[in-house]
Amino acid sequence: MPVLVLRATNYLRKHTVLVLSFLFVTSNSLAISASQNLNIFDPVSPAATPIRDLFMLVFGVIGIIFVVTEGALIWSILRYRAKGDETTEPPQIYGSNPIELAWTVIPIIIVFTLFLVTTRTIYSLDMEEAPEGALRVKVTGHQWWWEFEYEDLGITTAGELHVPKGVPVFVELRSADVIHSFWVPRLAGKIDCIPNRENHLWFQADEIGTWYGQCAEFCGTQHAKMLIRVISEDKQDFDAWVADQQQKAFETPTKLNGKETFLTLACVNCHNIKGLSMEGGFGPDLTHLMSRETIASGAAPNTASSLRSWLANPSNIKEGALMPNMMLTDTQLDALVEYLQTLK
Ligand code: HEC
Ligand SMILES: [Cu+2]
Repeated sequence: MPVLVLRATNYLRKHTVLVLSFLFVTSNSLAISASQNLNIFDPVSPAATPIRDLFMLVFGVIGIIFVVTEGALIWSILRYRAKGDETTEPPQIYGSNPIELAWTVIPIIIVFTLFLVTTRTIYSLDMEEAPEGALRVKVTGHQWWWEFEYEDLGITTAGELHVPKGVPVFVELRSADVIHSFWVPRLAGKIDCIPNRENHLWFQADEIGTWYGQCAEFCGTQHAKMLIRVISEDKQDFDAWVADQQQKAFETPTKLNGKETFLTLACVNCHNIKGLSMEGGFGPDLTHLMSRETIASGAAPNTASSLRSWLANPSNIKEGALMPNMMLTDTQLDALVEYLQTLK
């Protein structure tokens, strides 16, 4: 044993740089994944903790069952296999009331207990009405993007949901077309968005950060490019964001060319811009487009080049997206991208 320890310390000493860089890389990737991960074992919301706890309980129980049954199996194989040149069969035993009773009653008790605990967890998390002081948000799943509407605040946005830290958020889930499912693993369980029905969910982000989520119900070919970002921030930052979102679209007199282009094309039939045109609603609200980190519900970063690529042909970024390729000329593209970038 001491020889092994000696060898290990020698190895570490020789490869200090290697070991240190390994530690550095892992700690770095841990730091990144700390906010970006989808780990259900690492909840940051009182609506996600009971789900983690329930999972651990179920996992523990089935783990014990696995070890006991597999252990008995392996033990029997080793203990009772044929030895040497044995040719006779062992005595065949049929039926044993005590054993049969045991393996019927014990599983029933286990299943019943897990059923009770699961039901209790479901009911404890179910909330039909928003609690006092909660922030209410209407979430609508579209093929293939998320719409967030804060009716009380007069805000509509897409893809990225801003919430204040430490405040309960009551979410009303709906769908504009097919069944989607809203799932941000570190904040809450997953609940379906069903056409012509309203479902509810709540969460409370107890830390500042960006919590990632994903549509969890196959809703068409671009289902995988329908990401959710929940951004929880200090009350101050959240209030500033709200005040900004409530403004009408920012007007830059020198960028009127692109605005004209926007108004004369079919864009206005699908997109609202507060203070400019409110005829649309089929696509995301663009009033404060540039306040978002990403476009197309997380499919691309919100940069001039991805905006241009999106407008040139949305299928460049999301194959078969429900925004058509408008066959725009280079001049139109330049003017539009320039104009969209003023929508802060
Ligand atoms: C037929 C309706 C329709 C028309 C017309 C249309 N769009 Fe869209 N647009 C959409 C839909 C739907 C999306 C969301 C697609 C997705 O993410 O899957 C979208 C997304 C966008 C986005 C990304 C927004 C975000 O926050 O993710 C921008 C920018 C945009 N459109 C600009 C335009 C401009 C500029 C025009 C006119 C040249 C236009 N659109 C014409 C339906 C339309
Ligand atoms: Cu979906």
